[in-house]
This record gives sequence, structure tokens and C-alpha cells, in this order.
Amino acid sequence: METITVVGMSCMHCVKSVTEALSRLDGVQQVQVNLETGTASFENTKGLPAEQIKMAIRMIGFDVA
Ligand SMILES: [Cu+2]
Repeated sequence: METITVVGMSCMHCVKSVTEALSRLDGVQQVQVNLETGTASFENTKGLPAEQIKMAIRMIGFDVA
């Protein structure tokens, strides 16, 4: 399980957007996004580089701390 800090989430719509963006990535599974802690956890089964995950988050208007 990997955990990242997502910056800019303010409501459940943000959580849904981030969850979907992460879930679309190849090999990323079991995505859990937590609004209270501002974190996203997931299994990175294909070992995608952190930069690629960061890009997917930035593409939808959030950032990774
Ligand atoms: Cu929102």
C-alpha cells in the first residue's frame, strides 16, 4: 500500500475525482481517498513511478505534497 498527501480536496466531489483519476492508472487498485486526512492510499501493483501518479492528480486540478 502506498499513501500520498493530496492537496486541495474540500468535499466529497473532490474525493470522487481523485479516486477516479487514480483508479484509471494502470495497475492502481483498492484506491481509498480520505478527505479528513487529505490522503490517498492504493496498491501500486505495477510499480508506477511517483511522478506519473502525481501527474494524474495535477491533471484534475489538485496537487501532491
Ligand atoms: Cu470538492
